[in-house]
Amino acid sequence: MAYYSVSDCTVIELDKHHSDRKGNLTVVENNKTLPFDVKRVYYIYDVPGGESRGSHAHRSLKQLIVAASGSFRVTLDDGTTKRSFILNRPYQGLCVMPGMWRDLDDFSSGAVCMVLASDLYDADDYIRDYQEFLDFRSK
Ligand code: T46
Repeated sequence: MAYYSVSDCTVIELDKHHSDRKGNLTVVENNKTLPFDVKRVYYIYDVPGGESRGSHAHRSLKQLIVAASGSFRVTLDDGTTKRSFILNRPYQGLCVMPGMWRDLDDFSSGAVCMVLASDLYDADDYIRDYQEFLDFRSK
């Protein structure tokens, strides 16, 4: 079975509308910005210093991860290669393809991690055991 690799996961520059005196606005639209349609949005915030999130993979979910505020690091692992991204711009989003183990850490104070997801929440889509993830990747 063919899987995505970490090199298929890239930072996308989002539309940024600047107004000199009124700040910025960034937009994400289905069928235009992303290689998937958005069915769910969630956000992670108030992460205590030194804490990490993630430590799992998704079987089929695609996601765009945005640092809506502050900064954090996302490390992706396709079972062979790891790649880390520092997200710190609300007009950039990391597109995470299915089958990537992800760890999120190094959250700054006040960081907000906003995630746009291709599907509704499904606990069965998660792989939370690393050995199970490697087995999944080698099928
Ligand atoms: C991911 C990273 C970046 C729900 O009930 N509905 C939801 O849509 C989500 C995302 C979570 N939950 C519940 C499930 C758990 O009881 O919220 C709790 C915390 O979820 P989790 O431990 O999975 O949180 P993270 O931060 O480790 O992972 C989340 C996403 O689950 C995951 O898809 O890629 O953020």
